[in-house]
Formats: sequence, C-alpha cells, structure tokens
Amino acid sequence: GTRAGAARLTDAADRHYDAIVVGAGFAGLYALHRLRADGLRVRVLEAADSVGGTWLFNRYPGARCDIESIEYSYSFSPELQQEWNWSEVLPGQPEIEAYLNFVADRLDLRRDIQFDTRVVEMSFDEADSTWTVRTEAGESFTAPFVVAATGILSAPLDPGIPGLDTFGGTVLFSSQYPREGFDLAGRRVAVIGTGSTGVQIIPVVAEQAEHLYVLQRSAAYTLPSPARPYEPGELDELKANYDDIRAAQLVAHVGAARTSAFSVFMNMGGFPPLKTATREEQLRAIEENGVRGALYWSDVLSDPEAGELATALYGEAVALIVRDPRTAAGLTPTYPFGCKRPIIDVGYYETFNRDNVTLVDLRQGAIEEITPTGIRTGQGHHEVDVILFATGFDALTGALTRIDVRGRGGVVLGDVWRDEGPVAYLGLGVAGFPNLFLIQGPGSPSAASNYLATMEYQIRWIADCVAHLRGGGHQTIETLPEAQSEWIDGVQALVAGSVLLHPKCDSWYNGANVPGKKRMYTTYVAGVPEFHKQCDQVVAAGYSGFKIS
Ligand code: N01
Repeated sequence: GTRAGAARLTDAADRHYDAIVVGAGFAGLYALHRLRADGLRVRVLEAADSVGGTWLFNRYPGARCDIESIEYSYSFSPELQQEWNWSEVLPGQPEIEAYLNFVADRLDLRRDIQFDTRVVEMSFDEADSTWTVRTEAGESFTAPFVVAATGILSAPLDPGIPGLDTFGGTVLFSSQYPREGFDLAGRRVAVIGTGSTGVQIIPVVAEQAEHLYVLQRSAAYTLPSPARPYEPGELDELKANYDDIRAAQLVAHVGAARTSAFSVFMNMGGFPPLKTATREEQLRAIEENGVRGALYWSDVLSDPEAGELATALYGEAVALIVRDPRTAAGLTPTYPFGCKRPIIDVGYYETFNRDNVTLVDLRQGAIEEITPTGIRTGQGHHEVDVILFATGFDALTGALTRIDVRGRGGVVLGDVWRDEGPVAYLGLGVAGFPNLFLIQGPGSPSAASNYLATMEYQIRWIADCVAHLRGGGHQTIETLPEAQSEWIDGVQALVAGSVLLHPKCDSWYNGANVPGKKRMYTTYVAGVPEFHKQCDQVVAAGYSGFKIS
C-alpha cells in the first residue's frame, strides 16, 4: 500500500487544524486515529515519503524487534489484531513496515498525512493560544494542540569522525539504510558500533561482504535471541486468547508479558549467589548455558563484586565460543552487566570465527581519521570500500531539539533541555510549553517498557485531556515547574545507587553518548502498572501538576 497522502494545501484558511501531529510512526498513526475519532480535524506532518517512522528508516539488514509481535502491535482494535498475521515471534523490520502500511490503509489514515514534509519550527502564540508549525518547504500550519510523535530513537548521532567527507567509498547509516538495499558482495566493509543495531547487522553483513571489520568501542553483553517463526496454528491459538494476552500486558512490569529482550534479561536470578559458587559450579554454568550462565546468578545486579565476577566469567563464556583468544578477550565488556539495554542476537559471537571477519578493538587504539581509502586507528590503517555506521541516536530529546520549538516567552525547548537536562512531567508535558504533548518524553517508561503499550496509554491520556479541555471551554494545559522537578527527582531517585548510574556506563539512557549532553537518567523504571496509576491519579485529581486555563 503506497497510496499518496494528503495533498499540499494552498489556501491559508485550510491550514488551521484542531491538532497537528508530528510524525507518522506507530505513535503518530494512533494519535491521528484516536483524535479523529473524537471529531478533531487533524493534520499529520511526516518527513518521510511513507508511514513507519523509526521502523521505516532503520531498514538495515537484520533489523528485528526484541518484543513479541503480538504484543509489539496496536491493542486498540480487535479487528486489526485478528486481521493481521504475524509470521514470526520477533518481527523483522520488513514485516513491521508492512503492518504499519496495512494499518494506515485499513483505518484510512493517509488522507490526513502530508508526507515529505519536515517540520523545522514550532512556536506558541500566547495571545491566541495557538501553535504555528513551519516546514522546511516554508509552509505553515496552525492548531491549538501539537502532539510530538517524533520518536525517542529517531535523531541519528553524527559520529563526528574527521575525514569522513574525504572517503572515496560508500557511507551507509543503519538509520537511513537505502530502501533498495545495498549489494555488499565482493566489498570490504567496516561496521562502526556494537549496540543493539550493530549486533544485529554484523552477522548478516559478514555473510555478504568479502571482508568485515568490526570497529568496536565498547564490547556488548548479548544473549541468544529467541527469534523463530510461529509454528503452524500457533498464531491462531494466540489470537483466540488475545484478550488475556493484552490483560497480562497491563499488569506486567514492562508492559510485555511474553517473549522479549526483557524476559531474557529478567529470567536472571535463577542461580544462587555467584559469590558463593565454587569454581566448578561456575564453569558448569557457562558450559551448560553459554553466556547466560555467566549472568543468571541472584547477586549479579545487586552486588558490584558479584557483578565483576560475572563480567570475568562472561569473558570465559565468550572464549568457549570464539576460537581466537585475542578476539574473545576483545569481545569481553569492561563495564557492569545490566547498566545498558539488554541486547539479543542471532549468531553474534559465532560470526567472529569466520575467516572474513576481523574485530578491531578500539580500546587498543581509537579511530583517528577516515581517509580516502579507509579508516586509520591507533592500530593501523584498514582499507575498506564501505563504512556502515551503527553509532546510535541523540535519544529522547534529539528529535525535538533539532526542531526550533519555542514556548511561552519565546523560550527554546532545546535550551531548556541543554541547561536542565531532559525534563518533562509524566513524559507528557514540559513547563513553559502549553498544549504541546510529548509521547514517551523524559520521565516516562519508554525503553524500560513495551514501547507500544506505553505509547497507546499516553495517546489515550492525551486525547482524553484534549476532550476535557475542549468540553470545558478551556484554552490551555501547561505543566507546572514544581510538578516537573518533583517528577524528575522521583524518576532519578528510583535508580539512585543502582548499576544504571555506574560511572563506567555511558549510554543513550543517561545521555553520555552525546558530547555535551547533560548526564541524567530519566527513564521511569517503577513499571508500567505504576506509571498508569500515577497518570490516572493526576487526572482524577483534576490534572494535578498542570495548570488549566
Ligand atoms: O545505538 P547504541 P543502537 N566511534 O547507542 C558506538 C533500540 N534498538 O542503534 O558504547 C566508535 O546502543 C557505541 O559505542 P559506545 C534499543 O533501545 C532496538 O545500537 O558508546 N563507536 C555503541 O557501540 C537500543 O538500545 C533494537 O562506546 C561509536 C554504538 O556505536 C537503541 O535502539 C534494535 C561512536 C551505538 O550503540 C539504540 O541502539 C536496534 C564513534 N564515534 C536498536 N559513536 C531491537 O529491538 C558511537 N559508537 C532489537
């Protein structure tokens, strides 16, 4: 389904809407559907030429979700649930993109989406409580409400390596992978980055490229993925129990009750304390369970000394798979397990036993520059034809700080987040920015949850709030600064003293992956049911923490 979206408008009078939604990914599509159902005139502005957002852009080889398809999908419509057939337990990117196109057609969403339209500026006019949204092409739209469905992992990080523009070969980004793919056969390829993305790309690229250099700055902890096709009849059975599956999601801590990276991670603790285990018990654990055997001890996350033992044992488990001892040592992490998002992989460590794969452990000599023919590191020059960046994102805030968002008094959102760090109330609103709704903003469960479950809840919350304002003849809703600080302090208190704040742990969760970004952990980890409770209580108390006028 690639039917065209809404036509461009010429008449200024037609450019006023009840709500503007920025982005046509999972969140933007549901926001449009839900607000439209409430009778609002909605316009969605989308930079890409199609729906899908993050799941459209990240079409790199091997891209796959780490939450089960039947839970990583919309729950709001029994019809959609029954009509769509997932082929795999953990859906690949092409299947998710196809699903979102199906949804867009089935719900007739495209007529209200304007594609190829990048928003560059949004400003709030205090006199008439209206947002003006401007696009790269110079169009402008107005509406009292804006929903920023701009994604939390959608602003790719510029790796900032000198000499990139002198490179004579091909440069690819996992987050902007060519739609038609790219033939890597017969080419020498460098992959930079070994996060969730790199770990997925590397085994696939290794099978295609003549030679693969993996340039690794931090070694990953990665556990074998439970990815597999559904058995015949299995999906039908699940669909027959969909209500139960969705109900279980709502009470599950992370908003997903079935197979996911979280379950792989949460199944930890099945073994006794590592600190009291004998050497024989430790070795048996990794021989029988692979890398999991190094981690699934009850004290690994809570006791830093046990964490260090686990890291060493993990290295031994990797060395049982990877034949070259130097490569195995290079693949062993130097930071504690648990402080970054769990990664799951298909054949990652085995890939390093291939003759055409070389690990370049940047801890032994960093990248110095890119040359016309390759990459120079402290360890020498690597001649390559293709450089593929899997270097991550300016997460949570990057998509909105790249837009010139101006609230009350012309205050710029990017300045607020630069000075105060990523702050928001309930992940939904920012003080000084009336009638601007974030989805999965700072302080929400976002990536510590099934992203879709949290997103759907937030969109319902926002739609109900807008209906409340319109029904009551109100103009604005605005986060109170005290409520925002209190919420963010609470979010941070939840992780105080935990491995998530370990000084060796730089990641997008705490902003440390972006030079100059304030280091702050603002993902809500008290769980999805508790988050819903808190947000429901705010509504029950007449939108406490917000000012309505
Ligand atoms: O990004 P990342 P990602 N020179 O930031 C390295 C979701 N996701 O795209 O760790 C050299 O995790 C960087 O090194 P270091 C998921 O939530 C989900 O992989 O900073 N290296 C790191 O190795 C995930 O957490 C799925 O030292 C550089 C890597 O690049 C999130 O997206 C799949 C560098 C970036 O890792 C982000 O994952 C994919 C430089 N200049 C993504 N700059 C699934 O559902 C960065 N690096 C399975």
